[in-house]
Amino acid sequence: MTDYETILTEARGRVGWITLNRPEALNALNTQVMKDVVAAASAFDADDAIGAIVVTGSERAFAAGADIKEMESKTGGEMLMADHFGGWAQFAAVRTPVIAAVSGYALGGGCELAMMCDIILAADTAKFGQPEINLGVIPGMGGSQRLIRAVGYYKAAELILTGRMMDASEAERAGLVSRVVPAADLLAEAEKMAETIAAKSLPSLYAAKAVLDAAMETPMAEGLRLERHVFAALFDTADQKEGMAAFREKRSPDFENR
Ligand code: CO8
Repeated sequence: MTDYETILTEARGRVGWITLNRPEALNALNTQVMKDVVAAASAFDADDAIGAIVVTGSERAFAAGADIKEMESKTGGEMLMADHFGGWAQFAAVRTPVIAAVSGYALGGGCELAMMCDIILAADTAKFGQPEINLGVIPGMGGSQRLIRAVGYYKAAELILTGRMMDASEAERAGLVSRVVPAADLLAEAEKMAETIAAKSLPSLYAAKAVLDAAMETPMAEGLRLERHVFAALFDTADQKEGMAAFREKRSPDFENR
């Protein structure tokens, strides 16, 4: 596996792991982290032997935001030219399902990175927030748009305007987090969930992710039309025939990812 500067990667079974690894900065997301995460996620995405990706950090921090020290002296023009958002959009666009396994701080860009994933699994120590307002800026990696879709306008507005953090149970009640687990069990639970997903047929996973993504962006009628077409298209895959035959024959399916 390629060596990266700011992350650790590992393929275990059909699961690709990306671990943010800048402990000295609570995994603050600088330009190199973006490059490394995008490259690692793209490589896993291109590999048919991988059916799910987990992104995680350390016990203390998933990521405490974009790297403030790297950004502090930049001009508006330099920020535009750096196109940080464009880079992260490539990560959000991978077709393989991605789970964020969050322990400790997921703040600013860290919370936004978690929201670019498909599922957020949280340790009971997790803390989510968009504190950019305390720095004289606003969320810049999708937070203002994705948080509203996750928790609704009023809760997102309160979090973004006050900059306060919410704990894992509040984030779960708000619908940001799918499940909260004891911190000691986080990685094992993430692995179980990722293995469950990775055992499915890749074409149906890609299709499911595509229609889920569309639901965030399209009006209902258009989304329903897309869903019907994608549903029908899956009947041309071998895995649909295998999945339904296995059901009829009362056995587990043996998917070939085609
Ligand atoms: N950037 C750079 N360094 C950081 C960051 C960060 N976001 N967060 C923590 N660090 C560093 C600290 O400076 C410190 O380094 P040093 O030891 O050299 O002083 C080290 O990590 C440990 O941090 P603390 O000593 O502060 O640890 P505490 O336990 O006292 O506090 C907190 C933990 C509460 C998480 C605190 O570190 C904090 O408030 N961090 C900043 C959180 C924040 O404001 N995040 C939002 C950043 S802005 C953002 O994310 C915008 C996203 C859009 C960007 C678009 C493109 C770039």
